[in-house]
Amino acid sequence: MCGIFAYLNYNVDRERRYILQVLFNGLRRLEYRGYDSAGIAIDDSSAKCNSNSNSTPPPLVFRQEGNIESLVKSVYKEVEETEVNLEDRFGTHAGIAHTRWATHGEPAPRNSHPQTSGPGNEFLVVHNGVITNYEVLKETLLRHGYTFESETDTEVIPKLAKFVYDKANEAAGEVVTFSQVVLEVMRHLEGAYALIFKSLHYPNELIACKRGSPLLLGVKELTENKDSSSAFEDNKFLSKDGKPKELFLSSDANAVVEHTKKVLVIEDGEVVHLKDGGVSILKFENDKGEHRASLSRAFSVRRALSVLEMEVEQINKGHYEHYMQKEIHEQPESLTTTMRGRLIRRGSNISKSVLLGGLKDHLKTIRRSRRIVFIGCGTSYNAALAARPILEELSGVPVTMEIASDLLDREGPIYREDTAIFVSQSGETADTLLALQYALDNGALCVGITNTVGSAIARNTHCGVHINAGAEIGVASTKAYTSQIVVMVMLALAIGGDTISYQARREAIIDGLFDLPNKVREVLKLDQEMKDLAKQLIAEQSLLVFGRGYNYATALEGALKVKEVALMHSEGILAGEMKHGPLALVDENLPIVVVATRDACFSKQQSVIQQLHARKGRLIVMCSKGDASSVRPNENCRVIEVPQVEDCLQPVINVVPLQLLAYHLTVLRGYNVDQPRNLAKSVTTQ
Ligand code: G6Q
Ligand code: GLU
Repeated sequence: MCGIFAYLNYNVDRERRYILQVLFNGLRRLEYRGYDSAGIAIDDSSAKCNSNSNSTPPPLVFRQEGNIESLVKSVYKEVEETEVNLEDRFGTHAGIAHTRWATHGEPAPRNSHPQTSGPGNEFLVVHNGVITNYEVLKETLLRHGYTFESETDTEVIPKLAKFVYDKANEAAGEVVTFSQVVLEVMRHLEGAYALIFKSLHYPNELIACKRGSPLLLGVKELTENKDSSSAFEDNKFLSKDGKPKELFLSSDANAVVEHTKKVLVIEDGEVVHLKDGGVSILKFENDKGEHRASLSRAFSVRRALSVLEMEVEQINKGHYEHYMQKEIHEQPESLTTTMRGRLIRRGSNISKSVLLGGLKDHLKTIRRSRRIVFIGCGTSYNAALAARPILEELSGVPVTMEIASDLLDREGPIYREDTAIFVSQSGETADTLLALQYALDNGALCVGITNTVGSAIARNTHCGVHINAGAEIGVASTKAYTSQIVVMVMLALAIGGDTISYQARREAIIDGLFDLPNKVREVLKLDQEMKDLAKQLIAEQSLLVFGRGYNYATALEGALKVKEVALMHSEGILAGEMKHGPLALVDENLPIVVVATRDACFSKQQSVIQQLHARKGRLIVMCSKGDASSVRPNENCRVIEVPQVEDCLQPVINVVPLQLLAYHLTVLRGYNVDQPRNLAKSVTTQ
């Protein structure tokens, strides 16, 4: 949810037009995260050569409700109507940008970010997250004569910065640094946030800090610097050497990778100061809820830069029309990457095994746990549900399922003897993160399964596995879902690794995993068939999907895809529950997908089909190749035949036609497939 982006060019001449383009492109890269308004702040012309804050003109702020393109249009229009010149050149310049996903106050220009300290834009802030104590802060600031123009929680931040700055100047008369101001502001903030500050008093400087929400720094040195080390030295990894550089701050790597692969994932409690071509980091000693830490307890830290493993191509659509379409079709490759180096098979008769590097030291503890608890939200929860039966079977440990928000609402029991597995594509989902904190507090072993290296879940769990599915831009999760299932099947294999009685079963699954990308390639050939089916369903109001066993998850996930992108009511139902309520809905009009591929539940699903048929149900049956005649109750019943694989891998195959159906339905119905209404990719607020 929401995106933050900043671009600082140091000692390299850039036209205002270029700076705007970099900022707008940064926002476009973050668009997929979900937003409802956008804004930017850049310098007015005379700021470029004048570091005397008294005569520096205030930064220019542009804010718009709606999409980025409407912001772009309004900026160029305003620029045209004023003295602002697009050809003006800046040797050093700090610009900030934001996409907002409203939590406090409707989407409107006044509520968009950057939020300001008041007339003169002395302090400007872009914010991702929620400030939970903003009402108290606002009351205090109101008492000190501040007036507020927005309904956001964010507005207290720049106003507090001005308050701190003015107070410090009045009292000591000494020059207070930008980081000191921000550290003091941060001390008063509660909640989750990532922030970037820009100030009239500190031209060409930026400060980034965070607690909870993600933020990273990208570094591009424009001259080869042989001496530059990849680690911070004396609190500076980029010394103030005067050499030209470009620095980027962003909510995620997608907006940075086209500029540089050298990044620093900013950690909670850190205050990152970009000044004079150098970067320094201060950190609160205790960043876990100790909001009243004193200034003296902030200390300098030394951190290493890391190298992004993603490629620019990953974040482009290539020859596809939409990201969701691309991501569905690249599943054979994403699954291959997920499994790379993790499946071991030497010779046809030699034993096969799974190696998950991030877990190997913890497998014994997991095997001895009293219970394994899967925790996640949405698609990630569904993926865990798909893997639950095989984990129970191979590990012999009871496996329970928790939707993160529900676990927190109930404060459900989590024990020291539990292994809690957190599943999250983004690794930043607020509910899942809070559930992680809850499980850590209760002493459980916490395992993370995420697609985002360096994400909060990856960092804060004891151990884990990256799914390596590559960047997923479409809000509707597709390739991450199938890769998550595969990772959890591998996890089940690793946990059950020393049980002789299951050896044949395990080896069959490993063979199945090796062949899975080919089978996914095969099922993707149903694309046209799913488009035809979508044409038939285009005007429907509702769709039901019945599944059970391994494919209960397929029913939930298929229905979730249809509802979130095609905006059609759609429900995934456990077939065993059919007679306990849903059967009342069945008539000759309501389309019903029944997943009835070959596994231990096959005969039960055949009887479900018969019972639905007896009530004149309008059926679409998904079955294993060759089974069409045995499952189809009459000629009018539509059949989707899919390749058969090992039962625990079947959900990976079965979800693909439903992903394709959701995709085509959406496009045919004319909706935005990559950014569905009201949804955000990273749900960073509760
Ligand atoms: C589904 C969505 C959504 C997502 C959850 C959890 O298509 O992408 O359901 O799975 O919001 O997100 P994370 O997997 O990032 O925790
Ligand atoms: N809470 C802030 C607001 O409503 C920031 C929301 C966001 O993360 O975009 O303005």
